Amino acid sequence: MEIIKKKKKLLKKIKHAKKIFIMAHKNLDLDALGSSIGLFQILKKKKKNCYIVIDDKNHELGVDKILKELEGCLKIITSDKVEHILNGKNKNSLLIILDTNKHELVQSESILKLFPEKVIIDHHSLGKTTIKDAFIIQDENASSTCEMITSLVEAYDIELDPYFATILLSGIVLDTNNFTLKTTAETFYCAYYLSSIGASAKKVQYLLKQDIIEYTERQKLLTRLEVISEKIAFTKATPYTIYRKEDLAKIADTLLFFNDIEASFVIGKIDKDTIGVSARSLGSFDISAILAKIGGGGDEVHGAVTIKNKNISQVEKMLKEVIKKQEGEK
Ligand SMILES: [Mn+2]
Repeated sequence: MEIIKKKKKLLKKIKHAKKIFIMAHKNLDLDALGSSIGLFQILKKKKKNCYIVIDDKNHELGVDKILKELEGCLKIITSDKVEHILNGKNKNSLLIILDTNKHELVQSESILKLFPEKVIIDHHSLGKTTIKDAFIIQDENASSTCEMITSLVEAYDIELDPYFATILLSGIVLDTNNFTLKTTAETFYCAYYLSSIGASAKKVQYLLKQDIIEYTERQKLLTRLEVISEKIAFTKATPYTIYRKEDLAKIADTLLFFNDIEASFVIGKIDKDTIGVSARSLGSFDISAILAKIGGGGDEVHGAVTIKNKNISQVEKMLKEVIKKQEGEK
């Protein structure tokens, strides 16, 4: 495990720093927030002065619940406060970036330049826009950033309150879609470890409760399903509903659960003039190769594209042509 291999170096950086700032990706989810809070607890136990940077104005349900429950217990700041807190002493400060490694995805891109010392802890693949000049702890075998932080809690022998164990577990449950995706022995071990220190599965279920209207909108996408070559699930939304990118991704995940399906593509509007595509594969289709042809990115098993100034049918046509070609080359 990457994080265990690098735990000493990381601890050295933590010990060196007078002020530590934690920042995850935009549109916080339970993995981003859970790992931020888990790390915050580790740093607190190490008697560090630390802050969590959050600029998001709106939060998804589970994130909102946690932030309300922990009001006053975390030092949450917006990015415009960072410079003032640093007070010109950038040298012995540290920025730790969680659950993303891309500069355009972090809560605040503009604070990156304030920190000569940066650490990234993430389970996503690296890419062209990966933040340079950071100490990178990246592990694509990890199910989630919460899994990585849990390993760290154990490795540093941190005493964790059951509530925080629950939050870390909720991040793992979210990113593995209830232990069905990207789950390894290590994931189960982390879940076991968190349960043994008091994490509550019931509370995780409460945090993951969904909004019934959003759920219904997502299910509508499944009713428009089409299966290509008996193994590619393809679905597109109507132009009347705007989806969040994460919702398209969730549908793409779900489609892989069905018999014989090896890849999935989901198309929908993500704002009034932007179309989003989310794709998943079990490994026999190279998603990044397919999506690269229409301007997208990702890795072998998942990826996404956003396309402006085209409608859903145009994107559908483009995508189907690329898939057909790829199929022909097999
Ligand atoms: Mn994650």
